[in-house]
Amino acid sequence: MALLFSSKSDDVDRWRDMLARELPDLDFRQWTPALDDIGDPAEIEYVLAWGPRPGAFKDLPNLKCIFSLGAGVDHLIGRDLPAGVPVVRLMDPGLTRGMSEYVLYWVLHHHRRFGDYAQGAKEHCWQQYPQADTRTRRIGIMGLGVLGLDAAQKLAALEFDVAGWSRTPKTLDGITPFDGEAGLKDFLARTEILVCLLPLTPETAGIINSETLGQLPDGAVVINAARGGHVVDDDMIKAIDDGPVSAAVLDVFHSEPLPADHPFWSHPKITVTPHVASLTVPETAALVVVENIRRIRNGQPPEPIVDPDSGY
Ligand code: NDP
Ligand code: OXD
Repeated sequence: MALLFSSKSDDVDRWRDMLARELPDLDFRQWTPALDDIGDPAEIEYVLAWGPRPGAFKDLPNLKCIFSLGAGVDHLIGRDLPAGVPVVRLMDPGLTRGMSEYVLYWVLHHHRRFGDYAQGAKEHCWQQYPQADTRTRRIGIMGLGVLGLDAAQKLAALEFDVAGWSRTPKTLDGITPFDGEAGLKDFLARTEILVCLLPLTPETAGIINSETLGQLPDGAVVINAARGGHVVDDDMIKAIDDGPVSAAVLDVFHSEPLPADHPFWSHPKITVTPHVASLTVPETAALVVVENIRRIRNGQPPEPIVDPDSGY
């Protein structure tokens, strides 16, 4: 039995080593345009991939599961997926920890005005600002899934006033819940620091646009660590230049790497990070994939399986 591996990063050796250590009988086959010979397709039971080329899953008659190399599956959905084969997204505690670090770092950065202090230091300017209180800082997390909920809970532990927005209603300790289209306006109206941790689906594409940005209070900060497709780029720039948004931290983009001439790079109020909010680390993520392969071998379903209707 074999696993077909396709990644955009240079992490193939680490994945091969981890999987060989945990599942020595699994034949690891790398799959790139340059390494197109996958051997006997009938031996392939698993695919572990990020952004495989369209049509890549055809002619794998014994495929049992497609594992995403990330928490998101937008790079797989819509790519001629074989019917009946589960798509499993990555739910790795290491990935979750990394994302919450990113969110907390940037929320605290803006909450405590560390950007202004850094600028002041460059200018040798001794300027103190009033100390902000977490209890009166309203944070809004779009997406209360594995990543959004962890970040929300960690922010709530610092006593931030945290709200979350999800597709389905929720009851959560210490987090004010909003849901659906009906809840979006009120959620945005109370959000001073907006964090997007939604999956990219037909429903969420372009959700950060002039209309939604315009519903944020004056001076709001936007942190997008989900997907570039959530943001209408021109609307983001306009909302910063004309208000109400005061700054944005963007980790993900329509086109990656972000083209060198994209206006986000040089905008003084936008911080660009190169899709590193949380990286998939083979040493933790492989253990999750291994556990799922063991489950499949024992006749149990892997988890979490993507719902083809909702796309996440
Ligand atoms: P989950 O599937 O666990 O959570 C998704 C959340 O979004 C759920 O709360 C869901 O609502 C909500 N949601 C989905 N559709 C809508 C909608 N139409 N309206 C309102 N809420 C909606 O995803 P994860 O938390 O694991 O990951 C989120 C995303 O983060 C990934 O899809 C990926 O794109 C991104 N990501 C980015 C990384 C980076 O480095 N930049 C790293 C890892 C992930 P409900 O609870 O009701 O179902
Ligand atoms: C992911 C990502 O989806 O890294 O895991 O973006």
